[in-house]
Amino acid sequence: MNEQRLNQRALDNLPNEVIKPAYNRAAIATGIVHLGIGAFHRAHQAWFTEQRIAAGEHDWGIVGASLRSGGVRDQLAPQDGLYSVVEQSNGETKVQVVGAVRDVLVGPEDPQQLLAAMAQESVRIVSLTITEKGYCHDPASGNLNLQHPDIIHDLQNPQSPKSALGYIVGALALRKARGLPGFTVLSCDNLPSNGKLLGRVLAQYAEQVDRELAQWIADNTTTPATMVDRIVPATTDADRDAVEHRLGVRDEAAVITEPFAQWVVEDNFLHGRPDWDKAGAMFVDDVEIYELIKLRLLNGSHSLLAYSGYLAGCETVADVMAQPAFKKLVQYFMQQEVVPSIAVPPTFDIAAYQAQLIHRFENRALHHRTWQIAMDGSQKIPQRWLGTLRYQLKNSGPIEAISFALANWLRYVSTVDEQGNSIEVSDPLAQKLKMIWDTHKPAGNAALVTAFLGFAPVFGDDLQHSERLQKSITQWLEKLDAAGTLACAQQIHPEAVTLT
Ligand code: NAI
Ligand code: CS2
Repeated sequence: MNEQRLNQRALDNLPNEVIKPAYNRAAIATGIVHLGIGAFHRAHQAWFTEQRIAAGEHDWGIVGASLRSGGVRDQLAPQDGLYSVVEQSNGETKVQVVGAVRDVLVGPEDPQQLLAAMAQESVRIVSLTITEKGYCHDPASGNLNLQHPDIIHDLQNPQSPKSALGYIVGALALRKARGLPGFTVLSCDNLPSNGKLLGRVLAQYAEQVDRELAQWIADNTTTPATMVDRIVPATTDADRDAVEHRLGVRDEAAVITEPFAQWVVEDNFLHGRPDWDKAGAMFVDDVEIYELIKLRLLNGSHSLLAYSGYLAGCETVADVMAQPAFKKLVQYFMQQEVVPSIAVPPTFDIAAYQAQLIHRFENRALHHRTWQIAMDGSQKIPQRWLGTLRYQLKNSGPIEAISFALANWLRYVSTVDEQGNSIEVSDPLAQKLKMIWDTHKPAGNAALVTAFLGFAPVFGDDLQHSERLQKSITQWLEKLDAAGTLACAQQIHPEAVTLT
């Protein structure tokens, strides 16, 4: 391994084809604090912001923060905050070193320091990619979960919060006390109506702290909705080695992604924003339809491919797509079950969108693990599958692929795969889901499905009453037990039109 790291000094010696910050990084002010500086933020919002800083918008430097571990700080600090975004599609690679991140703070190490950073006068936007579970909400209802351990902790310890909500409300309280304006809070997570959801949980949390503060926050913040899209798998050591080979220096914080990037943002910012549209984002009045299309088609398909593919022994999404049965299944799912559930605007070419998704999923240059996407299913499935499902049940439409998906998820959270190997299920509700399996599986698949659909945090209280759904999932479980997921996938309608 090369001892020399990517850093400010190393920039001059990078290969010519690498794009790098050509502006004076020392002259950049902090306009954004970003909570959850994971792989996605670095390849998406920070990358968009980089284009605007390079164009002269020097007020929008980013201070990143982690609310969990110091891992990303440890990667970025020795690199002066620099990292590379590596776009890979079959056969082509483009590398850009991003300079937008000025510093990385680690909440658990020094909560006061992070609160102070968020309360700086120059900060006008606090953005978030904290994963779905970071909102501490009940996924079925979208309301704040007041029993969440982090929320209980933060209400008792407002000076040393753990949750993003605790930090945001704490920083806003400081700003109010100092006579500073509030800030725009920008969710960039894959949640339905993410702006509204964030606004709701923020208000519900602030109400618990102090009524007057809650009113001030309502008057002095906005929470615009966003649709964010770029596939960014977790970086592996093999990726870092390949990047080192290309750069000639080691970049521990590199992110690997696809060339595609989309960002649709509700234009509702309180105190200004970068002109991200000049870097390819779209500012619109209503994000919801873009969000619905993306969550149900892209993410819904991703989760279907992740659970069934994982159970069939496929490591990555591209491996799943290489199985003709799964490729047809996902095409069928999109065309027959998902698309009818969305009121697609006439100007939106939904067939081209689906074809593009198939192409993106087939990108073999990305090693997007099925296990990664399978994480946190309890937090993802309501917005990815259940809107489609409710629509089809109401309209007596097809539910075969979506019940197949649910049967695979149920199988997955049992923690044992088809070969009898254990599955490391990463989900905040993993134990509860496993308990449902262990308690009801001995009584048979029908009893198991009844108990499963009665799990309100995911399914609400309506789906358990659908006999049609119960029967369909039960039948799939019987078939999965007998034949395995790949053979079952082959039974789902081969007549889906080939889209590529
Ligand atoms: P990552 O694992 O690299 O980073 C996740 C970040 O969230 C870390 O900073 C972690 O500390 C933080 N986090 C985890 N649990 C938290 C909690 N309970 N409270 C506060 N912070 C918490 O993941 P990545 O790839 O950055 O994705 C993060 C989110 O971004 C996703 O969950 C999704 O909502 C969104 N996203 C990701 C895309 C991708 O392809 N990776 C694309 C589109 C959206
Ligand atoms: C994926 C998404 O991890 C997951 O659950 O479905 O993060 C996906 O990569 C992005 O939404 C693409 O924009």
